[in-house]
Amino acid sequence: MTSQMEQQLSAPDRVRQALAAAGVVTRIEEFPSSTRTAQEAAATVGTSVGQIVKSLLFLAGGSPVIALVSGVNQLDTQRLAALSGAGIGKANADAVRQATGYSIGGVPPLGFPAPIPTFIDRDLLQYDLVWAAAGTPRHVFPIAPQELVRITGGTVADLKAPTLPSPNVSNARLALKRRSRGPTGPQAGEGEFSG
Ligand code: 5CA
Repeated sequence: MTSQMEQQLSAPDRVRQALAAAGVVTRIEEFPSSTRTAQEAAATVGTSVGQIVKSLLFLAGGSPVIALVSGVNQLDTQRLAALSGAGIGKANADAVRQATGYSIGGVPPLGFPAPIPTFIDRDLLQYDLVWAAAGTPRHVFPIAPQELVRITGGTVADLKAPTLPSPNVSNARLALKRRSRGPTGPQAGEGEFSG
């Protein structure tokens, strides 16, 4: 009965309900343009790519796990496997829909049919606010990263894949630390913007 009623709610309404049940004070924002990828979401919201939460679903020994990763970082899948205690594989579109109840590009960090073990990129904690998907590729909501940890019951971990050293990296890190909010720096998402 309950699940039938939940089926009738729109995806953003299901997320809204889950946020309210978790006691989060926020608002889901709907945008006319896409927030499907971290780069698009950052451009649409007007925030830095680092502050966009990617919700990445994997199957660990057949069971879903979710990694919440800063938009600027690549997930270290070996680290996630080690944390999960099983070999992992990226979930395909059908598996994402089945485990989370949402389609790729709109997967929120909570509001699933059944709880999913969650791992949270430590880099997200440097910001005052981060933005996560709210059920569709045009809905997102802002949340303090500590709240994200609380409502997901997630484990904070170093999930960032190592990158090759580059002369710009230390400057980029410093800029991000100094400025937890504000416009996207020239280094963020460099070469990844499509429009
Ligand atoms: N709305 C944005 C930011 S809030 C968003 O949902 N970003 S995301 O990163 O969490 O979701 C897109 C991710 O889905 C991609 O980074 C990619 O890892 C994954 N993805 C995209 N296409 C597929 C696919 N065909 N199969 C499995 N995973 C996919």
